[in-house]
Amino acid sequence: MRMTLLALVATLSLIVVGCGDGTTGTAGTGGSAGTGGSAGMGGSAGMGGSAGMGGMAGAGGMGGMAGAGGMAGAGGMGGGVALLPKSCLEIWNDDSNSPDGDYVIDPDGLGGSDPFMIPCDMMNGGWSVVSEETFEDGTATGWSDNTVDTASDCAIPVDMAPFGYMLGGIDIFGPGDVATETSKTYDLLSIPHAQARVQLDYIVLDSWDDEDAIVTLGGTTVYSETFNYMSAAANICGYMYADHGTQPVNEFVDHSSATVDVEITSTLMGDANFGVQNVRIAVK
Ligand SMILES: [Ca+2]
Ligand SMILES: [Ca+2]
Repeated sequence: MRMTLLALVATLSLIVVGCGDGTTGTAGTGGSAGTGGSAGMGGSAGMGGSAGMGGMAGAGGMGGMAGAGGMAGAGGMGGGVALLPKSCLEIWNDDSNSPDGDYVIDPDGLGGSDPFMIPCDMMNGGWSVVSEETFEDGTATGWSDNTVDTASDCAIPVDMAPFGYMLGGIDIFGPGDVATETSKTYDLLSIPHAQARVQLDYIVLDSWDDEDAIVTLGGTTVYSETFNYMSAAANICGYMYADHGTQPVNEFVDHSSATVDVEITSTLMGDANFGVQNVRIAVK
């Protein structure tokens, strides 16, 4: 009789302990393991919820919480990415009153390359600006000749010089100088487009004798102007000859391929120079 009571107490104790284990999820204490099993069922319910969403459902492993995670995923992060414009032109086409500024675009659509921010020239009809170079920091990269004038009286002192730092310049670009021309190939960032544009300041210095300043874009000559130092107003800097100075170039061509070449050159035969500032490349 006493043994039986002790056995009963022991059995009850086991049951109590078993139930406790089940609640905390600890495994292997007799019948209470069944409770643990049902907790697992809760987990599978969570997976069911995530299954509805497809994508980010991987959180399912966490059990019931996964259901909530799946719902959050349903919020449509994926949908938002899919709606990103592929170019500034696409934004401009949707709203031609969009202001100039930086916009996030995703040229290859959902997946693939990540979206990125780019300056959009909206005032001129939705150009995606893929590159802007001023050479103000005294360096240039990617040109066939990257020499920047940081020494002549055209370039320094920086705050007082007539032009400031420029790609090329006095004793750098011209016959007998460091280079007679410079060129660069621009990656157009996979942006779908039908036209490419170049804007730059061509700096005409010293004794040009009816010789031409030339810019080519995508193999097409888009700018060709003849200069003679005797028609220039004044000697600005460099050698003693009068200088025509800054000549703005703003041209575009039909273009659709992935890269575009820009070449800045001249027909100079004698001792004159040129430089370049404010190069801006855009597509639409
Ligand atoms: Ca993409
Ligand atoms: Ca001069």
